[in-house]
Amino acid sequence: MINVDSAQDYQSLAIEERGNGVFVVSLNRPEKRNALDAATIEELISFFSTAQRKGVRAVVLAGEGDHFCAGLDLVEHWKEDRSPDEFMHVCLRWHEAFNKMEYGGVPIIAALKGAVVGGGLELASAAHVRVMDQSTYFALPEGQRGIFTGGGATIRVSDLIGKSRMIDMILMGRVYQGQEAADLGLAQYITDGSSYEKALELADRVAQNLPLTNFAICSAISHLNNMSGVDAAYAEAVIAGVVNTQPAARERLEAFANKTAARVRPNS
Ligand code: 1HE
Repeated sequence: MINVDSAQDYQSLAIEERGNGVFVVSLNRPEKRNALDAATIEELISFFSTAQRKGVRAVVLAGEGDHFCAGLDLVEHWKEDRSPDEFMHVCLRWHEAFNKMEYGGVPIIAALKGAVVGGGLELASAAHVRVMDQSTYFALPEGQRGIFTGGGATIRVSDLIGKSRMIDMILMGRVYQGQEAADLGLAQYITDGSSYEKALELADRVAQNLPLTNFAICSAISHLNNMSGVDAAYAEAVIAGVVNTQPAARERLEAFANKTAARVRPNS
């Protein structure tokens, strides 16, 4: 049993360990369509701040109920009647959570269904892999609500689909779904079955990679993308120096050399 904070410490999230280092982290306010209130963001920060050090091998990020996430808790925001600096600090906590996810080194596979909207899309964009199903739809309703993105959509959603499509999505309230959404890059996988089952299958697969290799993939690539080309190439060499000489890789390399390791073949 990996010693993450005990599941009872979480109210807005449901945490389930599946035995092979794979954890399912579910937004657990289905009655509010998993809208992100301040408490949920704090729980995401708690979990993802320590996941890598505590040996979590992969995470499936899911939502209870029919919808992945309805974005910012608009009712909380309306009731709190926040000042500009209060809301700036709300957004900084969102960035803390989402940066811990993107740069934390633990592979996160998002299982998307129903609404993935506003801050829900920002959350999904901080995962490393997104799986959608036929119920999944994506939107940025901020334009219609009289607000703006504050959880990184201008950066991460732009990265996924390009700046001009992101601008169109928020200006028009445009909804993407089905194959078109996957083709645009909002998800890497689309399934006719359950996105949750597919995400579990993918998480089980990545949990078999060496943790240091997954750390590099799920932390270094994002950092390298923030650097100039010449600095990124230099840093990539340093990271490869560490990862590609790890003792745990010797066995896998030996298996290849001895012709006992699986070869890369086209899908049948
Ligand atoms: C909510 C929220 C919410 C539902 N904040 N409470 N996000 C949006 O603009 C999306 C707003 N939500 C919706 O469009 C719909 O609720 C859904 C399409 C997601 C689901 O529809 P439906 O018919 O299944 O549910 P519902 O009847 O609309 O809502 C059920 C309950 O969830 C209801 O609460 P109740 O106490 O009256 O039962 C809703 O109030 C509640 N609920 N969505 C609070 N978002 C850092 S900046 C980020 C900016 C954004 O994220 S803007 C995008 C906001």
